[in-house]
Amino acid sequence: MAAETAKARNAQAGGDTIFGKIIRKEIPCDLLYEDDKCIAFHDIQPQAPTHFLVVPKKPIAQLSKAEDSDAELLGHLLIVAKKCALKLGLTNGYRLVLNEGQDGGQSVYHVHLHVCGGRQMLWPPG
Ligand code: DGP
Repeated sequence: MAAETAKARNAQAGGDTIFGKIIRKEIPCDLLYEDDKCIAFHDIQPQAPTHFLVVPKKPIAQLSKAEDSDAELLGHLLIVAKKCALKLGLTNGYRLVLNEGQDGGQSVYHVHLHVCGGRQMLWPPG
């Protein structure tokens, strides 16, 4: 079994996560952007030449647990993603990914957007 699949199978939904610790500055990150609603930082295990995460400060565990009232916040993540992508020079395109639950390969239960670029992305994903 691939390491990422194993991580997703073993991940537990609920409670504090590594992203909560990053948001509270209890552990460091390679910060790209921060405002009152979200934070963006480089992924520690990059899957592309550029790979960063956009994470809401509100600890929504996963997309399926989001509420209608989170719509504006979730839209904000997309706008921050495109601004950070531009700042990093991803003018030729990039891929946004949101892994949901076990089958989606989610390993950190604090909803987040992956933004990957700097190479040609393939379809379908694995
Ligand atoms: P997902 O599998 O969609 O839940 O993605 C979680 C991502 O989080 C994964 O690509 C690796 C990244 N990650 C995990 N721990 C850390 C950390 O401590 N720092 C950073 N920067 N990224 C992390």
